[in-house]
Amino acid sequence: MKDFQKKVIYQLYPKSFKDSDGNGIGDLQGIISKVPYLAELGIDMIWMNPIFVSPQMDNGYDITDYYAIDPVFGTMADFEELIRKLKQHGIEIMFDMVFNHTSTTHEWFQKALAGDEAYQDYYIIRDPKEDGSLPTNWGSKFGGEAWAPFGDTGKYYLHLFDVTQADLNWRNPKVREELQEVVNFWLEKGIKGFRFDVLNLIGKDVALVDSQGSNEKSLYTDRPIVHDYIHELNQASFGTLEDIITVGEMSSTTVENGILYSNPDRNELSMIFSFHHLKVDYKDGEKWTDHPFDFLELKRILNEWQAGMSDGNGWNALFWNNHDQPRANSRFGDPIRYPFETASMLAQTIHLLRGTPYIYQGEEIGMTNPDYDDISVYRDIESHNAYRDLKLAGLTHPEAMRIIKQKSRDNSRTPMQWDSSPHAGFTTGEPWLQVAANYPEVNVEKELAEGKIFRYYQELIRIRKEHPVIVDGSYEGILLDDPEVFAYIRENGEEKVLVLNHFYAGEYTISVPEEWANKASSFLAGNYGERQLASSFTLKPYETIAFRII
Ligand code: TEU
Repeated sequence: MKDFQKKVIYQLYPKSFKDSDGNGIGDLQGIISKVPYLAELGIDMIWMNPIFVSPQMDNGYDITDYYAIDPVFGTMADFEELIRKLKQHGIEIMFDMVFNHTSTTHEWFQKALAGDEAYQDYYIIRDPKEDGSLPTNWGSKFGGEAWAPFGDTGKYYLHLFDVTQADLNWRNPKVREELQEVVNFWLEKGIKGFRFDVLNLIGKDVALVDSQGSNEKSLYTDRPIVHDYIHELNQASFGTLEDIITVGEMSSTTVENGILYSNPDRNELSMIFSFHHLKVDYKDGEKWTDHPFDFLELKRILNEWQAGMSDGNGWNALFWNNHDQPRANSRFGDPIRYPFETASMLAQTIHLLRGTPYIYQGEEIGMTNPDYDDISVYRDIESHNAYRDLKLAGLTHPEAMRIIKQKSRDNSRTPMQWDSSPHAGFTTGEPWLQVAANYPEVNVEKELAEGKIFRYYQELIRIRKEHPVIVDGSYEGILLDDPEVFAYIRENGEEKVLVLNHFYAGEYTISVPEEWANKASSFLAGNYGERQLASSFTLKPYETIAFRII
């Protein structure tokens, strides 16, 4: 068992966590003031979204300077203070490294634009096709084309994301060295973890070709050379140290590649994020649709990843929420009628799986999607592009808003709800993004005084530390065809744990396979109090139960 496998990571979205100076944007001093809160939860590490100098066109995923903290968040001294304060509570920091692209305001891009050929080779710049059309027919992940004119050269640069996020050319060894240096710089500052943004997109072919039909992503995703680049980065930086945790954000990857990225023998990464389980409410693979989630498909995917990664000795990052996803309780549960039951069931489902759990800020108090009615309240560039495209496709304003409300990335980016004072105690000024209207009912102060969700998270973290089976046990999915319950067994030589998670609001009677039902057992955790294992029993709305089989 590796040390990192025992840890629980808390994702903190700095812009929306806590503002200390009243400018409406969260900052490092704000985070420092909340270190005791993080310590009380019991987490081991915080992953912070990018806080580097950036024009913030994509909330910091468009970096101008990898070596400097954006003044909007504070200073290097603030950052060092944060490291020290967290350390006093045994909490480490994971930084977010955006290495697939830089902002077009980055010095490298600016030099390239000014005609410096050495820097032009830092990016992916191509001539148009002979007929004058774009180098390839690829689309940007944020809508529109993936190519934009490179100054007045007549050439184009690739941007898989926003037009201000230019893709780096990893084929150029100089680029790879620069990025290795960035990692080493932050390692020296005391950073103990790295989350690498869209890391499986870094390997582009020399000859980029048009997509045919639906194969576009495969032309730049998980290309075999990505593994070489990651291995090289590992060996040139964090791989030489024992205690560093790394996680690659992997867009549309496969179990097979997931194993290659995270199997320790390969010296690439500690673990990966994969997203297939969060696309089960897409219609025909399209995100911007209004579609109920497919529970059997969700189970199939979780099961496939758990079993597959386990067989290949890979390691999963376990999560429902992040800054790009709508809130899972709004998406897969009923946070209005069953706020505690939904939140605790979803939490237990993933915390007891095989992998490293991530808690996204606000999840531990049951924060929900904000349900804004007005498109102008949204801040995310992707949501605005999607709204425009939905309207162009002929949807009415209410139809388009129905989809935006469910799918926008701003759903998870709303300010942290600390108390019932104005703007939920997040800021004394005007927040950069409106606080969700339910803050008088859903906030930290209230949750700590009378709620049960935060306590449930503490308990899940405690269970993980006390029962090695949660960390090193094998995974076996059971009741695979059951339409309402996601069930699995974790087992090592010493302990066995059976977990039942009911994803619906009614009561539901299940039959537990004889093999398990007849065994002596003890109650480990559940959101309706103690229960006895039996061959048949009725689960309550959003009930979750874990039994230790003796
Ligand atoms: O996201 C990568 C990514 O492809 C998605 O999660 C994306 O946001 C989603 O598919 C849109 O529907 C990462 C970051 O997490 C995200 O915040 C950045 O915007 C993106 O990379 C570009 O750096």
